Amino acid sequence: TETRAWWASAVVYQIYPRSFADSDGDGIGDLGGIIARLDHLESLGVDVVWLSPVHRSPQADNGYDISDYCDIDPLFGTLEQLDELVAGLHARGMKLVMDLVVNHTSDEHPWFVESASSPDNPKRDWYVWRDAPDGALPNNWGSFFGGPAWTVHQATGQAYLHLFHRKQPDLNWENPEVRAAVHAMMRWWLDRGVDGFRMDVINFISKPDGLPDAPPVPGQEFVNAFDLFADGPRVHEHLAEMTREVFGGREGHFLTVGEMPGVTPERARDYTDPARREVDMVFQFEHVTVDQGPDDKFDYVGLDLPVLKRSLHRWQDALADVGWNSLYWNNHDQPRVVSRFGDDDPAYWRASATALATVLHGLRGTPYVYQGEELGMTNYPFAGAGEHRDTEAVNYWAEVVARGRDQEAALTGLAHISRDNARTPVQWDASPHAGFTTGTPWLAVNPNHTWLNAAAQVDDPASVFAHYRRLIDLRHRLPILVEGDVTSIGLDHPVLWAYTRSTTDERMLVVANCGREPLALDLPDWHGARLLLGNLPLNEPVLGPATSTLAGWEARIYLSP
Ligand code: ISL
Repeated sequence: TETRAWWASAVVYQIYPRSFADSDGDGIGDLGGIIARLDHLESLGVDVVWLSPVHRSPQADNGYDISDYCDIDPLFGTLEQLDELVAGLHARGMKLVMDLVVNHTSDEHPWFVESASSPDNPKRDWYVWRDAPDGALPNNWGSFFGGPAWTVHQATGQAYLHLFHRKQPDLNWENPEVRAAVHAMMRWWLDRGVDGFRMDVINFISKPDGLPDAPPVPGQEFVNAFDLFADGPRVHEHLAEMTREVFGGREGHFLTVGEMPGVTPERARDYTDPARREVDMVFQFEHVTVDQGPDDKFDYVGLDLPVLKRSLHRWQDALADVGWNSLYWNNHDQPRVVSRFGDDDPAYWRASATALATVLHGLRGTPYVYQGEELGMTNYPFAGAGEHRDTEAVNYWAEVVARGRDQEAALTGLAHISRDNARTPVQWDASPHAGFTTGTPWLAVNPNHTWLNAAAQVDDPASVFAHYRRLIDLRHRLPILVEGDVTSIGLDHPVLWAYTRSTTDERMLVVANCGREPLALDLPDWHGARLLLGNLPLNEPVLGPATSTLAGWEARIYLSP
């Protein structure tokens, strides 16, 4: 039988440094703040920290626009502090995974500055430049952040491609010098002691030959050309080459996770097939789009639970034999799960946060916890468009206004889906800025920090934090959580989420009532099963034989007798 890689039983914690903890009073989180909070991570019990970008950056997209891959932005601290963070994590038995943003750089990266300087510059071909006669753009692709994916550079008359912000020009991965430069940079980080990479939009790096137009969409000048550049023609080749060049046979020591918007389960199987040596796991997006309608990202339609269950279980099934899933509810681009798929009414907040944690952590894959999720942090009560800070939200609102679209619907969509929901400061305590900073926070602290904060939870065995700690501990202790096959039960049920895990000698049952009303539970096969973990004080220790009732948002994990 195969031996699982170390990361199969690991839990990863994501830090978005700008919003985690501020040590110097400038209102922006930094490395000093993280170093001072390592006890929090150790007490939670996570194995790995994934750190969103701290590299030098003009911050057009909060650090996902990097101008120097081998230095730390002064906003966040110094390379010495990064070393200190690595050492501090290693001393506590934790690892550090860096963000790798190499689909694009900042337009202020010296590579792009050179590339833009003239059509004959040796680095011209490091980016994607095309003629733009009389300003006519090379194709109809739209940027993720609104407007065209091309900007005409006045000095040379050519346009450069940027799938995201105009300050995030796409690198040309067709050029072997670009690939070699990225590999060298990655080796430099490994030499510094980091333990892997989370690879930003890594399935966008291989653009289709000829950069063809996307099929036109009526009423849209620029089209999301997703289907053309996601999982492009040479992406598998590039990833396999990266593994060879960077990890050189030592890949098993590290963790690589590729962020892959639009990836299908079938393709994810290929990306994560260990025999292909591309990436260990991917971040897929299917389950975090189930509440979005066809119009655009902010077309909020609400949750239909069976759709969410079917999606996650389809992924469980697809990667059951080959490949590996990552499991996440949240990251810095997603609204807070307790508000999104749970119930953030104070009466149900704690139960729903812990129920959702239970169903996710019971699945097969590597769980990711996004900062504040372990406290049950909620969406921010946005009262108007002026409160959004994210470039995506700001541009979207400008477009809604310019085109005279439905403002009421747009505000609802922004409030539910905006990335700013994830980016409000971590709530450490009940003090005025939640213990995040002594200065003025760059983004408003959620007013509910007066009762929802770490200080109120870490020593309370009934807290959301304590429940996450127990789930993480279970994953470390029970091989069935790592290995066990997953079988869903009643996927069409509107509020019950149930599935089993099984190995040759053990069976586990995970059940959750994803609603406020009590729910009768009758699973005859499981009568006599022993409660392993529950999220409410009143969980029944043994299931059945009489019909059992799950309270609103109650979740339980049972082991078979
Ligand atoms: O939130 C999104 C825009 O609608 C997502 O599509 C997001 O842009 C996509 O998941 C890629 O995200 C990553 O790359 C972006 C960066 O803005 C995100 O923060 C990052 O996670 C560009 O680097």
